[in-house]
Amino acid sequence: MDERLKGLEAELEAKLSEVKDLVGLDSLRVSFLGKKGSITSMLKGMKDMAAEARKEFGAEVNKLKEAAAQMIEEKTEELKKAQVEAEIKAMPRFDISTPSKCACGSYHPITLVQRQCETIFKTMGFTVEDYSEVVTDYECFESLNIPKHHPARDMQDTYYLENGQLLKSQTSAAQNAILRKYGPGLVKNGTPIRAIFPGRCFRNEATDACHENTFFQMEGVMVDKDISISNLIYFMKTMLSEVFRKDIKVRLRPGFFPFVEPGFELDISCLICGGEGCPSCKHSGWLELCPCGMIHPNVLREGGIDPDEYTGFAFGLGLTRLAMMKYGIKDIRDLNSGSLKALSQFTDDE
Ligand code: FA5
Repeated sequence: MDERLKGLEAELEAKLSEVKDLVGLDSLRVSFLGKKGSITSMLKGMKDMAAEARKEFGAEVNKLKEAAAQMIEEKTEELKKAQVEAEIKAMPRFDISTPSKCACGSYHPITLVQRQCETIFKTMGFTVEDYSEVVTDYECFESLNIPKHHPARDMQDTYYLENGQLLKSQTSAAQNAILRKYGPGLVKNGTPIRAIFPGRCFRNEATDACHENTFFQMEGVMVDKDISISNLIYFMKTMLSEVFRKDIKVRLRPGFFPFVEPGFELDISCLICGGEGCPSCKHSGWLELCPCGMIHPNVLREGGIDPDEYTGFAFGLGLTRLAMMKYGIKDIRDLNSGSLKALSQFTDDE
């Protein structure tokens, strides 16, 4: 290699070993490889050389250029790494085992009643199922004996997606899937279907003290041979007495839902006003809490279960309203308010 080039290479190596930061390194790059840099200038002085010598020298300069660029690149990586390590070193240290000084979080009142209901039904042999919030028209309506244009759909206007799916307006939307999931076990081994499925529901409707557009329900189904209304009433009574642990007034009256026959409305005497009438119960003294009934033969058939052999009940508990009644919350909208002051005062009484 030409002596001048050898000298430049040695000079670059020496300066690279001294450079301490990326700014200094960039100045170094400019001074060697920039337009007026010492290596670039070598190329400029070649025009007066003989053709053969110029070719040889040009090749050597280009080789040095590449080697210099490579050395600078390696130094850049080295300095960047050192910079990150220095930043990590400078970060404040903390001990994750130190006890927290912040206030602890708490469960939402709806979560509390949901968990309580789950425990009650689990002890009675029910499984707890999870289900999607986005469902098809078939799941939410058609499989439940509610064909297109049925007037019962007017009671449950919801939010539709562009692809035709919808946000479920009722947890009953999972009934068909549950019947299909556990039906084969019932038929083959005689294992009754006993399942609850809590979930968030959505309805496009005006809100007031006892109506929200987003609320929670907990569906329950039981299917076996010889299931009757007596079984349904037993489970409803057990659930309510466990949740409230005190005498509460309920009433059962006929109710129409296309997926049950017969169908009932189970109302609870308003615990906010003691049945006198207030905004929480729309001044009626009663709050619709848990409609229920015997599963319609068409629904069983659609779920792959022979209605001549098996019967079952279903209920749709209004979990949000149950939380209102249990904790004396006057306005349902407080439950979705996100106000920690309001919501953190409730505790599990298990
Ligand atoms: C239903 O949703 C039926 N799927 C229930 C059912 C299941 C009947 C199985 C028979 C067999 P309904 O629309 O009435 O029914 O709602 C059930 C309960 O959910 C109501 O009693 C109430 O407690 C609660 N609920 C309904 N709409 C709202 C709302 N907008 N805000 C808060 N809670 C509501």
